[in-house]
Amino acid sequence: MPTSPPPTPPAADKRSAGTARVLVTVPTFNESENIRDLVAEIRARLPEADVLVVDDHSPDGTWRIVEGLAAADRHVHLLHRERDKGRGLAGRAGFLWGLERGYDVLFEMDADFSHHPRYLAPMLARLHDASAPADLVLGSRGVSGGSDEDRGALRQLITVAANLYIRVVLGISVRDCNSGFRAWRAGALRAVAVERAFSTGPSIVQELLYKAVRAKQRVAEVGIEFVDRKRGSSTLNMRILLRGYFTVLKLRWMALRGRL
Ligand SMILES: Nc1nc2c(ncn2[C@@H]2O[C@H](COP(=O)(O)OP(=O)(O)OP(=O)(O)O)[C@@H](O)[C@H]2O)c(=O)[nH]1
Ligand SMILES: [Mg+2]
Repeated sequence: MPTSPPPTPPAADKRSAGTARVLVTVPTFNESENIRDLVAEIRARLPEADVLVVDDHSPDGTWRIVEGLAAADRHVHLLHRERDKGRGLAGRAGFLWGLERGYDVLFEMDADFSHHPRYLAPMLARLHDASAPADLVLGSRGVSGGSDEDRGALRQLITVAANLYIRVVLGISVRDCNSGFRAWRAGALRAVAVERAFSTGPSIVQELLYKAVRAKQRVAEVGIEFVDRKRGSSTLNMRILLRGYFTVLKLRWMALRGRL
């Protein structure tokens, strides 16, 4: 587990949208049906950005596909993790990879097209909006322009209830606390000490958001139309969901005890 913070490159975070070095990180597990199209779409929508796929040795060979894409395009990179599988650990590893290489802005997004690459440019612009700059921008279902109508009523209800629960327990006003589509300034990832994130699974999304709010990072939300995955299968299950709810309580408890 990495413990030392990544180095701070000089003048990082001061660059504008036009000059910032941007990395789009994508954690993957068994996304062979999506990854080729997703990487192509990211490259088309944000040609100046690099893409890092963080794959946990997917049995379906997602990493092999990305190896091929990386060999053909210097903007595409693969972080092939063969130990400690987990959405949270993969997310953290991707951020650290980018911080170590001096990127100014680091995106995270899912590989299943629930987070469409067409929102990358507006999210980047929002991060650098001169009238109200942000440190962290969320692709959000809960603000104007955002929606979650493609999924079944039960999934929508779970999302609404989870947001309510998180907002109340953690005392934050963010509308879409569960969105894993985010643009971070490098400085915001350092402010939350991302190398010390403890969530091994998807609750890293709530953990880092809470830590960002507590570290007084400016959080903004850009509306996205969230669509259900059409190819491949979800890794979400009841155990992961319940574990996420528990982690939220743990975060609050740690904060109250001054241990966060
Ligand atoms: N590297 C890595 N990526 C993972 C792991 N689990 C999930 N992912 C990726 O994390 C992203 C989100 O996972 P999903 O399975 O879509 O979970 P979800 O979006 O919460 O659930 P759905 O709404 O049902 O799609 C996807 O890009 C997955 O491929 C993991 O253990 N390791
Ligand atoms: Mg998904």
